[in-house]
Amino acid sequence: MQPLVGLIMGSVSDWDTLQHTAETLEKLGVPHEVKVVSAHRTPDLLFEYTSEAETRGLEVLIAGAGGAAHLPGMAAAKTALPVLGVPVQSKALNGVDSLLSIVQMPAGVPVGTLAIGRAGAVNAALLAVGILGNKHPQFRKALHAFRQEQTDRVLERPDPREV
Ligand code: RP5
Repeated sequence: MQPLVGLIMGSVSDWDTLQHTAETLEKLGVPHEVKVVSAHRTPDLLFEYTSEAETRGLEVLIAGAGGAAHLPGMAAAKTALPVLGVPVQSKALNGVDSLLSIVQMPAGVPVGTLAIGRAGAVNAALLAVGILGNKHPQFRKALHAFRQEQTDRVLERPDPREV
């Protein structure tokens, strides 16, 4: 099946965080592609990738970046696909810079912004699966199963000393 989610990030150094997005998409059986596309270092590639994303059949973009994290916002400026932004935890400012760069979009160009780091990376994947589930029932089913498993894991071991 051709990729439905485009997972892009500003640098190979973002992979430590964004690998959790890819893992989660894999776990739920969602076809996706992964690519380094930098808003600052490869702006032309960013324009090309995002302007072709919809016609190539992608349905959701997930963009992760750190520091002056312009990638998700610029991606959203170039496509009408839903764009989910993952703030990568930066060394200098712990990811607060990334979060604020991604979340404070002007009205009219939204980026669905997730939490800083691994939690945001996992949740971006789950949110993408939720969006895809509106059109593809197999992904809605996979999401229900994931949630049920998560619930069962907590209920099966209520005593933290036994985990
Ligand atoms: C951003 O700058 C990237 O998203 C990355 O989080 C950060 C640092 O990039 P590198 O210097 O590690 O390539 O564009």
